[in-house]
Amino acid sequence: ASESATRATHALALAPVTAPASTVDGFVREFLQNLNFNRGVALSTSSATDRYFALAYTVRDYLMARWLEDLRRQREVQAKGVAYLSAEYLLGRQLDNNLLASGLTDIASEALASCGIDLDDLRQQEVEPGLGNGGLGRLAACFIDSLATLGVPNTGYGIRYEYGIFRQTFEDGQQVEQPDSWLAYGSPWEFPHPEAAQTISFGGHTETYDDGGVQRSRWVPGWNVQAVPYNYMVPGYQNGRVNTLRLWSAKATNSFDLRVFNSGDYEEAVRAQTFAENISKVLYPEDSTPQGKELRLQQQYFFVAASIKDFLDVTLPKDFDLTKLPDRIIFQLNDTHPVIAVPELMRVLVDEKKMEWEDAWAITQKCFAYTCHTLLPEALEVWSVDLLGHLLPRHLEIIYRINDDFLDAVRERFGDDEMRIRDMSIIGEHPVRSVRMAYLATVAGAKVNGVAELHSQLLREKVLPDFDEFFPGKFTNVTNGVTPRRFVRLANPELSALITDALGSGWVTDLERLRELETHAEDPEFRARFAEVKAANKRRLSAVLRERDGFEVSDGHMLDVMVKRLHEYKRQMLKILHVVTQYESVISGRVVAADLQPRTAIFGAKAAPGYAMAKNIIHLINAVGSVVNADTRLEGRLKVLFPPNYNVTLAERVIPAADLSEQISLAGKEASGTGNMKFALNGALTIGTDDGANVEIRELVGDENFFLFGMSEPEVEALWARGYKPAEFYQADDNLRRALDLIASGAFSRGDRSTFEPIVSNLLYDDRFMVLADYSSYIAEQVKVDAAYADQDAWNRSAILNVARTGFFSSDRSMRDYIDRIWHTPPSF
Ligand code: CR1
Repeated sequence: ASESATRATHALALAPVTAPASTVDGFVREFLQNLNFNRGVALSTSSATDRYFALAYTVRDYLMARWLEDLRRQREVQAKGVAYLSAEYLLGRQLDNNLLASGLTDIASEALASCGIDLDDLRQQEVEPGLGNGGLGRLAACFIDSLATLGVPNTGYGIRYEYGIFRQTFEDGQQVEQPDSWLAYGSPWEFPHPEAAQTISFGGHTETYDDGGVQRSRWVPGWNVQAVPYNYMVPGYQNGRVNTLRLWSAKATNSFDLRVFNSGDYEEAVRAQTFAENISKVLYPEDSTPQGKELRLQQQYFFVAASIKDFLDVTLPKDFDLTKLPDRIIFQLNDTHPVIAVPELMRVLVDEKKMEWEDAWAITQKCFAYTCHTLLPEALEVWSVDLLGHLLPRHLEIIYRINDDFLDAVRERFGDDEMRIRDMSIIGEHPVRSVRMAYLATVAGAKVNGVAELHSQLLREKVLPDFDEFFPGKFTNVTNGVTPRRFVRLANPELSALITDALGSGWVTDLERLRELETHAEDPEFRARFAEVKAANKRRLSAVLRERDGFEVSDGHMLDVMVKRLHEYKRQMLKILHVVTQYESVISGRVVAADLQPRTAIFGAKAAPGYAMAKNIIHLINAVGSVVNADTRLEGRLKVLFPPNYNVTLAERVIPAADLSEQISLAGKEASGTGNMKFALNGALTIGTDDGANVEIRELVGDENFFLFGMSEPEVEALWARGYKPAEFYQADDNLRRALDLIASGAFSRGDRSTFEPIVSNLLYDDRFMVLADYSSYIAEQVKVDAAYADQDAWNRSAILNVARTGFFSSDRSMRDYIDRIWHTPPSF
């Protein structure tokens, strides 16, 4: 046996995996082989799905040699790497990205054409893996793209949800959620490894025992599931590097009970299986607010426990000295969802590897760093002690011990200031005893970062001030970024060609080079070409919306776009109030339609299924849209389009076509935003508040190229302190009064005054996000937008300057910042 093993190793060394020839003929051959031998069909009888799969397999084959080589090198070199722990990865379609990364787009296109196939038709076959809700999940996808492009060894760890973010449809203008069965036909991009499954335990109890004279604790779990890894390639941009995204899928330990099955109780026989496999069944359709569900905690523990095991038992060499762990890995906690990894690593080190508590804690504190993505207090996850203790009893003990030690240290520093101790305790007492995950992450993490300058500042000053004082130097900022590969190069091929024409192709991996466009902004011919690109992108969007939703985008309209999750703090309400205000001004005869700057407001937004007010607002937007779009008094100069099911694929079409980017959250609420960056990079001008990364965008592009409105964060605070009475703003502004009255009158609900009453009364008497307070300033700024848009040449100049000055927002830069300030990983190996 050992002889044949030696022969096999030999064979491997002799025949390393090689990529197929990078020629059109080579590609055709490989494609047809995949079609015949992997799909089992002939070209003549193949379906579009078959062809898409065969194409995907072919692209994969080209990347495979690089991937295996990178995995080999990583095992050999054992350099410090990054494990990104994230409950969400909002990947978007893979085919185009992987074609681009491997430099195969032209070859593939030609090869397919020679088989009578249009590459674009096959692109449309792919169902995007929507394994995330919004910005947080998309950020994770941008980050792993950048790490691969920078050549930094990285494994992304997460969950392979069987159902991703729900598919949104509208019925009578109201959101209806459909399951997203993205795996219905399977995914050609994943590599399952059931043989490498990890066993993950839950429940049970803890006990102490005598370990050769030492009293130790251990966990006696009650039940377990298998975590099966599915590997995905994460190719760098044309650099021959391929990292790995490893997503875990839950599988029952014993598929079903044959004895019970044979006795005829079929349901009972599969009950345990259903129960276990529910863990990776669906993504929680939440954004910014946690749902205190046991299943969610199960998901969180499931994927981080599997990932830690994977790293310690599989990635590390057998004899690895665990005291050196911080030299080998940093686990980046993407928000609080993976924070249960902290007590899990402690449990493994102390209970399983028999380390002293203090040694284990010293290691743990160097192996984690935490990114906070929110400021909304209700979005800071907490788990009740009851639930946590029931699901993970040993982890709760460990958390208590961490907290005791921490509070002792706090007492030593600040004295017996019981108020402060209570405020800083990882265990909160009200309304029920629970574990504050953000505090646990802050205590354990080597670094804690916010995601934009303003957010990081508010995090330190308002959310965790005691912690900032206690841990000097722990807090830092890393402003978010977006990958220029997907969001400029792929999403906006025409702009990319124009930029490459002016600057050469280096900008795709060195986005600051866009600066060189500044001089081109002064060239009338360049501006004309830029305008032509925008017009072409609008035509392309128009074709997509016609095909997808039967919408018509009118020529000559300013495209005014607000796409993001539906949340009151983001204030889609303010945007729709602007539309209603314009509409009302025409139908009441105060403004003649001919004087309106033609505009189409485009919305894209999903609401969490349980978030009633968000769903009401979706309903209102659709209702306003139906009335406004049909009213001939507007002479077609004001339109509202709300394509359902906004996702990454649609974002890639909408953003390049936009003229105006709506970033209008209440100051102090949007941690960063990343859509704002994508729009600016694609040459849209922003109307925005002084919030999140808007602040940095405006600083970079200049006041004259940005439409700022609304209260600043300190002004918001001051208004709260004075006592905010929204009805006073309603009384004081005629336009606002008319707009709200029109909604209340039933004008958008066939005369039914009750339909939108909850929205109107919420605004008048509560208005947590100060829509009414910022309304006047928003409307006034929109008037300036109209005036500016009337001068197309000047507008284009501003738009070009937006592109030129926002290279900072590449996620490559974000990754370099993480490396310099947090990870201290070598940039390459
Ligand atoms: C924030 O709301 C930010 C992304 C990525 C979101 C958004 O402003 O751009 O994170 N937060 O950092 C979030 O989803 C759970 O919290």
